[in-house]
Amino acid sequence: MLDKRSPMPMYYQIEEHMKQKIQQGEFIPGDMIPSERELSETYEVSRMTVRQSITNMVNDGILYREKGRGTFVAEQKIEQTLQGMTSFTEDMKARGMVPSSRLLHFDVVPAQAEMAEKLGINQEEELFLIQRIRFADQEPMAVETTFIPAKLVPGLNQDIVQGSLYEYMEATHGYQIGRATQLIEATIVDQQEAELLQVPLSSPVLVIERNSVLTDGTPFEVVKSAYRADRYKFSSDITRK
Ligand code: 16G
Repeated sequence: MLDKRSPMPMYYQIEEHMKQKIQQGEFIPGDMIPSERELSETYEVSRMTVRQSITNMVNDGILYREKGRGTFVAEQKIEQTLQGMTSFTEDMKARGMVPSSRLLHFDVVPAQAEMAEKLGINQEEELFLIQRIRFADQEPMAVETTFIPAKLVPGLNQDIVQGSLYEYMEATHGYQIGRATQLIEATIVDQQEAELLQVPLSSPVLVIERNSVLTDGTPFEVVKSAYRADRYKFSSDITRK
C-alpha cells in the first residue's frame, strides 16, 4: 500500500492514502477512523509514524479527536472563492444548501468617526447595525455584523434581514451593487462567539471585512463576517500579469 523505497516520508504517504479514502467516500464525516494500533498494522509502520499522520490531519481540520472516544472524520470545508461579489444567501443556494439567519441585533446607531469615514457620511448620521448568525443547512457558519447608512434603506426592518439583504437592496430599492474591498484576518473566538458558532472556546475564525459600494460609487455597507475556520477555506484565481 505504501512505497517504502519512495523518498516521500511514510507519514505523508499515509495522509495521502487516508485523504483519498475520505474523498472517495469510503470514510464519511462522523466516521471513526481505525485506532493507531490497527493503522500501524495495516500500513506496516510504527505507531509513532501513524500518530504523526493523524496529528497533521487533525491540525489541517480533516480529522478531529474526541477525548476518550477516538478520532473522527470532520465535515469537509466549504471552499469559497474570493472572486465575484455574491451574498451569503446566493453562495449557500449555489451549493444546494439552505441558508438561514438568526438575528442577534437590529438597531439604529449614530455613526462613529471611523464608520462615518468608511461610509462617506457625517459623524452621528444614523446607521443600521445588524448582527446575524448565518446558517447553512441549520449549521452556524458565520457571525456577521453589518453597518448600512439608514438613509439608503429607509424601510429596512427585522423581518427583511432574516432573508437576503442584497436581494432586498436590488429588488426593492433597485440599487446596483458594484464592488467591494475585502480584508481577511485570522482570529480566535471569544466566549460569546464560541457559543453562537457552537465551537470550542478559542477556535479559529477567518474574519472578512467587506467595504462595499454601489455602481455609482456610493458606499453602502461595512460588514465583518467571522467564518468558522474549521468549515471554511477561501480560494482565488491569480494571473501573473
Ligand atoms: C456576504 C457578504 C456580506 C453581505 C452578505 C449579504 C462576505 C465576506 N460578506 O456574507 O458583505 O452583506 O453576504 O448576504 O461575503 P444576504 O444577501 O444573504 O443578506
